[in-house]
Amino acid sequence: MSDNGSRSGSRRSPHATDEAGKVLALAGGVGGAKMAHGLQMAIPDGALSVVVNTGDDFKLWGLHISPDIDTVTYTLSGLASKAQGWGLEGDTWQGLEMMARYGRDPWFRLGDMDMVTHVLRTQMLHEGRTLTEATRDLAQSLGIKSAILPMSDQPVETLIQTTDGDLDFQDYFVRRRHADTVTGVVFRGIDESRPTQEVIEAIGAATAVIFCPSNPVVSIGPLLAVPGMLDALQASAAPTVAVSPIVGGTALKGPAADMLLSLGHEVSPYGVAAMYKGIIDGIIIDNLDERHASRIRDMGIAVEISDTIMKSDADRRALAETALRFCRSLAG
Ligand code: FO1
Repeated sequence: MSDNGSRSGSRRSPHATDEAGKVLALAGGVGGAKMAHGLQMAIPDGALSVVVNTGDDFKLWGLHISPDIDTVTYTLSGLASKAQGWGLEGDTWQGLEMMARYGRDPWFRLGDMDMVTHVLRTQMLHEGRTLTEATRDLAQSLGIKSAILPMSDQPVETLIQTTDGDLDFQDYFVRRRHADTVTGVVFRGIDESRPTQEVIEAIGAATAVIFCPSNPVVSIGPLLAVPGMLDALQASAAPTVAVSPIVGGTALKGPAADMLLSLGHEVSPYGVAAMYKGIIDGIIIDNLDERHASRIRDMGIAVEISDTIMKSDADRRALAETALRFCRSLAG
């Protein structure tokens, strides 16, 4: 249960931001999912669309795994593991133990309940349904009113170039615990990919666009690299605001800070804003990073300074309301 007393966290106070219109969030990973959850709590049911990175998708034991889509789905349904942020709360690991008995390396921890999601997704894809359709089917079964939209229905695979050679994303991220120094990132298949019709329509309908505090290189990066995505975003009149995933010189979760550094970006909200220059109108930075505000404003990007660390559902919702207010101020 979320701490506002509703399972999906969608119950709203009367003064919630009804005037927000249609909100579009770009997300990948745990930080992105938390922010999307905050937005879902802050606006009316059905007003949120979340475009999700699929560059982390991969095949394991014949199953199609979409980690970021599942993290968003489980988080928006209130079912996500509180400790991990990914996977399901209360899941068990007997399937993995059986994999090990069959001599398979259980390096990627698929829980017993989580495994069912991958079985059903894989079945739907084999039946010829698109990833968008499979995602909608699963999300609706869990009672989610927001639209969870894969960035593309064509496969895109993030490849991490390191000083130790090229690695598939989950090999780098999970098996090798993102310990390698990243020298480059390639999105295999990106040239053949395109945004889905659902994504294009959601961008067109949006009155606010939020870049969630996700890794700018491997979570938001693939989304923006899908041919046509940037054009659609830039054609939108909606104010576009990012939330910096870098706080106090580090990333709250994952390898974003090390990755920015090794790829030559400044590890600060300024570095993040510079990566999004020309795409965003404003950025929310943490109170800890106030000193970066004037340099960011000098780039022509508006700055809002706020608490950005999301420890509770109330924090998620408060950050979402800050982002929506910021968008309204930029539109006005
Ligand atoms: N992350 C880990 O660090 N270790 C895991 O074993 C792991 C398993 C896993 C299973 C299902 C799922 O949906 C996500 C899982 N994740 C795991 C998270 C995932 O690797 C990352 O969150 C993303 O790919 C990066 O955004």
